[in-house]
Amino acid sequence: MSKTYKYELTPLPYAYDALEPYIDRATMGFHHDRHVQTYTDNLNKALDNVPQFHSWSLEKLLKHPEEIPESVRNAVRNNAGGVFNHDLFFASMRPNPRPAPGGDLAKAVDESFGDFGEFKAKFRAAALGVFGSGWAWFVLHPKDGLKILATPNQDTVLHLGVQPLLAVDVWEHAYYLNYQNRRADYLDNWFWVVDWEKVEERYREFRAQA
Ligand code: MN3
Repeated sequence: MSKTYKYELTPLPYAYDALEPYIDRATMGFHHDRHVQTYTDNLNKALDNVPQFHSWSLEKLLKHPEEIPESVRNAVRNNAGGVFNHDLFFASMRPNPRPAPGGDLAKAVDESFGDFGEFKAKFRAAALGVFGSGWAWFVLHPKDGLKILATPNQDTVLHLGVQPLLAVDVWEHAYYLNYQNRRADYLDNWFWVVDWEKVEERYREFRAQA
């Protein structure tokens, strides 16, 4: 998933209607082809005139915003976040997934949250609690283990020193066509298409690095 300038839209890893009825084709089309394309184009525009950052990965840009010149810092942060968050979001869903994590991650979820149901309730509450636009995150903290976080706008969690395992987009553009203002219904349905095997893979990878 490591990308550098000049950024290109990551193709959707499944068909536009693959996640119906939970996420409809029209939402998927606008969300991926229009919204994420715009973040991609605007990130390239922000970086066009700062060639010293063209070799930086997306992750490095997001981990070290203080090193980016003020004239482009906000544009880079917002649009690099837009690209990173959506790549993670789209790559974390699939049709007919296993409905819950297994293996070491299942065990760690039980230890950290009580059980998977408790985890889901807390994650849902965090996502519902985002005021306006933003994201809810399931992350691995190097010392504190599994955590649930929320960020506004297109902010990521990379500058917080945690590893993202899963993220859900709660901007209205992620659900408004199908769910209008019913964010809770969107979230309840989104859980049916979370690719827990991918989340487990990330968990194993990050633990091996730690
Ligand atoms: Mn979005």
